[in-house]
Amino acid sequence: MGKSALITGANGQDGSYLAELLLEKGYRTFGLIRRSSTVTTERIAHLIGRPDFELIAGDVIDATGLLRIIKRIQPDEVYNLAAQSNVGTSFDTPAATFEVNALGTLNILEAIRAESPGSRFYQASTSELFGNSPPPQNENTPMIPRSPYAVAKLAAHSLVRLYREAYGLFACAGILHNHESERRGEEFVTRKITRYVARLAVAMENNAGTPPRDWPKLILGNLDAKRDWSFAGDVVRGMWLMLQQDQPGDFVLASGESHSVREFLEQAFKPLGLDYRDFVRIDPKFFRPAEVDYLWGDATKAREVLGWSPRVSFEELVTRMVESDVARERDRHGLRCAS
Ligand code: GDR
Repeated sequence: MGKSALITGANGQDGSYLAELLLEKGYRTFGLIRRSSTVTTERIAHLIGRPDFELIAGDVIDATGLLRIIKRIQPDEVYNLAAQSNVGTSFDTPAATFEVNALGTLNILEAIRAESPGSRFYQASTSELFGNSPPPQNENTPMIPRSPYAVAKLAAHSLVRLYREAYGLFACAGILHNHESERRGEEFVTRKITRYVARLAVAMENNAGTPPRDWPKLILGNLDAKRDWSFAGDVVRGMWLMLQQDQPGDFVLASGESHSVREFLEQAFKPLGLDYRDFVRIDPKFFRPAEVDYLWGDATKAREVLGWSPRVSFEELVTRMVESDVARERDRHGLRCAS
């Protein structure tokens, strides 16, 4: 019998890459997603219908529903990727963010403890836990969160350690620095930039190679924030590796390189041969009440214990995202012209 796994938030960026990885490894894979009247399964559309992949409607804030699901499927591994993952939004919806990110994690841990204590558990912790603790950040760096999102994630992170120590659960937390891909949500800064660049690139293809007159600006916030960006497809390998060890533990996953939002812009605009400064306008509405200034991860423990290292570089990541958005934009444009 092969292994089984439950992924909460299976329709998110990370959930979709993880589901692909687990299916490739022969897992019977269950994806928990919230019921919705609109389509939210685009990222996993290619997996739906496989006999080894099952979607379950549920919500991490519904404790009794979780108990029932965990009792029924008795998964070998549970990956908790469900979250309100937008840091900026968490300042506007702190209570809802806390409920999903902290209480949701507690509900899953309780369901495992009660119904399936042999299940191994992975928690999506985050480099946002570090706040402004000086880089490079590793597992021993002080955690001083600077957003409702990160405070909730710190509560969840602490619960993971508690359930490991108090109840002996095999519970791990991956302290992940930023990770991106062509499947990244459009409200995050990287994808916001690559979509803009792609639209501009396709508009130029149809305008003798120059930007159309009065082309709208890209409105952004703080360009000086530094982040350690890696490829989402690389980090899901790390998540899986954490649950294959003899002992549970916490691990930082990061590229080991830090770049500012400004540098991301420069890299994304490079193929157009244009200066991003001519296209970007700063609007304070995108500044956060408290910002995390400088994230740069030290993934030595993951490298040494898990044998994990990222395969896609920063430059490759930006190129990959821009090219994917250009292809989508060409399709969209083609369809528009044909209709
Ligand atoms: P982050 O990602 O907050 O690091 O959290 P995000 O892409 O939202 O912001 C990165 C940095 O860019 C600055 N910024 C903007 N951000 C957004 N979203 N929109 C803008 O217009 C904009 N302009 C500048 C931000 O201020 C910030 O400094 C991500 C999420 O995936 C979390 O869930 C995860 O835990 C961490 O990464 C690791």
